[in-house]
Amino acid sequence: MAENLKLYTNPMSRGRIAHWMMEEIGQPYETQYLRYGEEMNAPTYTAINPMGKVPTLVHNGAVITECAAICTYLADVFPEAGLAPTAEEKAQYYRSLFFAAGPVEQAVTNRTMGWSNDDPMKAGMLGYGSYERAIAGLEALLGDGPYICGDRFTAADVYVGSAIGWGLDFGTVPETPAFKAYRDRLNAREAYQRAKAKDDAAMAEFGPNMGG
Ligand SMILES: N[C@@H](CCC(=O)N[C@@H](CS)C(=O)NCC(=O)O)C(=O)O
Repeated sequence: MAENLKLYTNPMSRGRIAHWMMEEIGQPYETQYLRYGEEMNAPTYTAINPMGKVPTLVHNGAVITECAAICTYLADVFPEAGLAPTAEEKAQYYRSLFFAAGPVEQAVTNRTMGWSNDDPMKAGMLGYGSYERAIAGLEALLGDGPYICGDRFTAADVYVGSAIGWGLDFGTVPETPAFKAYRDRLNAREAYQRAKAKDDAAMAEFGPNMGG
């Protein structure tokens, strides 16, 4: 069956994570760029993603949202790309993906918003404990590398690597040697470069209207 893959995204968004993953799996796909505001909230789009957010992937009629889910889904349904974990890699793979998509994302965004908890008694209620602990946990996941699962690049690297790359770009994660070396290793990948070139071209074409 011919695959029908359509990615709804915006070049100034987390959609870059999904776009990179699309390039990694090497299947033909269609990209639809949506502007923030009216286009993301149009009924035709909220019928697909009620959040009115990007990215959204539609694969043969099935809707997949959430960047981490899109990365793992694509690795699973296109095993020939070799980006799904082996049985031995699964613990580290899932642990890293869920940790980055949950605790790390919350720790980083809360801090960016200026929301902090100063009560040590309440730190245990936060899934990420504290920003410092979450970042230390993230760095520990990189281990000896070169990738999350050791010697092999997997879909977990697309997601975790994007979190680290974006964090370094926006100054929301510290510039540790381990984070920088990992980011540089991933950014050298051809699939990353292709996705980046497409998104950068879309930004140049659509200009500030692509922004919020
Ligand atoms: N948890 C979602 C977050 C998606 C998200 O927040 N996307 C932002 C852009 S980075 C968005 O579409 N914002 C538009 C809006 O909320 O109006 C994911 O990981 O995919």
